[in-house]
Amino acid sequence: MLSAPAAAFNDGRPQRPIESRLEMSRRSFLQFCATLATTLGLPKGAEAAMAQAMEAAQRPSVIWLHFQECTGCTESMLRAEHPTLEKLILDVISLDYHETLFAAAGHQVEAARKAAMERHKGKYLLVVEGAIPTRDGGIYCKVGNQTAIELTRECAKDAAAVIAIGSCASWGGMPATDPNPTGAVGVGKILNKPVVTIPGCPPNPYNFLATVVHFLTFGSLPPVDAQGRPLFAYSRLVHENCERRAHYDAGRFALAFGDDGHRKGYCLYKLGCKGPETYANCPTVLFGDAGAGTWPVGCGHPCIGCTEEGVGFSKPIHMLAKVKNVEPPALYPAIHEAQGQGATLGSAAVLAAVAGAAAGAGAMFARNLGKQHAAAEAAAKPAQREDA
Ligand code: FSX
Ligand code: SF4
Ligand code: F3S
Repeated sequence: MLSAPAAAFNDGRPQRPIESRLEMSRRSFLQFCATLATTLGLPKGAEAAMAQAMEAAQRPSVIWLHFQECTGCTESMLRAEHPTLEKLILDVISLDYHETLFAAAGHQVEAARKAAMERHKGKYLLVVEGAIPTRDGGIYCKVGNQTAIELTRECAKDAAAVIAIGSCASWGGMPATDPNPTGAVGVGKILNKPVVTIPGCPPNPYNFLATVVHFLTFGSLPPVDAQGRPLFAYSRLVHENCERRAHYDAGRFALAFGDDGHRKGYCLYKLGCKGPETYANCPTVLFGDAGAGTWPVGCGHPCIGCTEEGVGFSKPIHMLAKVKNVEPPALYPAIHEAQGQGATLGSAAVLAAVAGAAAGAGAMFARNLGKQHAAAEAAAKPAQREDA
C-alpha cells in the first residue's frame, strides 16, 4: 500500500523494480534505506516506509539553480554512492532543470524550466546552490538575463519547498567573506518563505539525500534548527563525535603540522580546529564512501567550521575555537548510578533517538574510545596536558 505522500507524486509510468533501476541488489537497496532512516534518527520500521516510497513511481520535479559558487555541491553529489546522483536523478527525482548537468543550453532549457514549473505548480522542489549577490541590483550574477534574485523569487513562488544546498546558498558562505564585494547572501534573506539549509562546503550528499527521501516518504521536510538546518544532521557538535576527542580530553594535541602529535593522530584543537563550535555530522556520516577517516579531521586537517555561519570563512584558520561544550552530554548516565535512579544507558539511547540525535553517535563513541593508538600509548611516556 502506497503512503499518501508517495502516491501524490506518482506519475503513472510503468517502472522496473527499483533495485534494477538503481543497479543494486535488493539487500543493498534495503540496507541503503535503513542507513538513510538511521541518518534521519527515525524509529525502527521507518526504513520500510522509505523503501516503499522510493519503490513507487513518485518522481517529484526538482528545479536546481546555480549562482555564486564553485559547483562543489553538485560535484560532491556526483561522488556519492548507493546510489549515485545520476541514478537518483533518473529514478527517484525528476531533475527538470540543472545548469551544470544539462547538455542543452539557452532558450531551450529556460523553456524546460518554465514548463516544469507550470506542470508541477505547487509540487516541485526548488534547490538553490550558491550565494545570491544583492549589491547594485544583483547584477553580479545573471542567468538568461535574469538576476539571481529575480530567478530565485520566480522559482520559489510556486515551489512546495525550498532547499538551500551548501554554505553559499545557506548563509553566503565563501562569496560572502569580508569585505563581501557583491553583497552575497543566503537564499533565506531574499525570500519570505521557509528555507531548509544543508550547509557545508561542500555539504554531505547524504544529508541532502536523506532530506529529499524524508520529503518523498512523509510529504514534508525534516525538523530544523533556528538556521533552517535539519536536526538529524546538525544537532551535535563535530567535537562531540570526533574520533580524536579522547586525545582532547586527555590533553594530547598536535602543535604543528607533521609533528609527533600530528603523526600520532592527536587532537587538532591547537592547530585551529573549529569542531568545538561547529554543528555537523561529518564524523559519523563521513564523505564519499571511501572508508574510515574520510572527513577533514580524519585526514589530519582541522575542521574549518564550514557548516557554521560566523565560523567558516570568517574566523582565521588557526584561531582557537570557542569551546561550547567540554563536558559529556547530560544524557550520558553517570559511571556509578544507584539502582533505580537516574538514566540508564538504554533510556538515554531511547531519548537520543526520540530527539532525533545524530545516528551512529553511540557506535562512534564506543569505537573511538577503543581504537586510538592503544599500543603506541602504552609504550610512550605519560602525556602532559599542553597549555594554550
Ligand atoms: Fe562550492 Fe556549492 Fe562550497 Fe558553495 O558547495 S563547495 S563554494 S558551499 O555552493 O559549490
Ligand atoms: Fe576533534 Fe577538533 Fe574536537 Fe580535537 S578539537 S576532538 S580534532 S573536533
Ligand atoms: Fe566542514 Fe568541519 Fe565537517 S570543515 S566538512 S564542518 S569537519
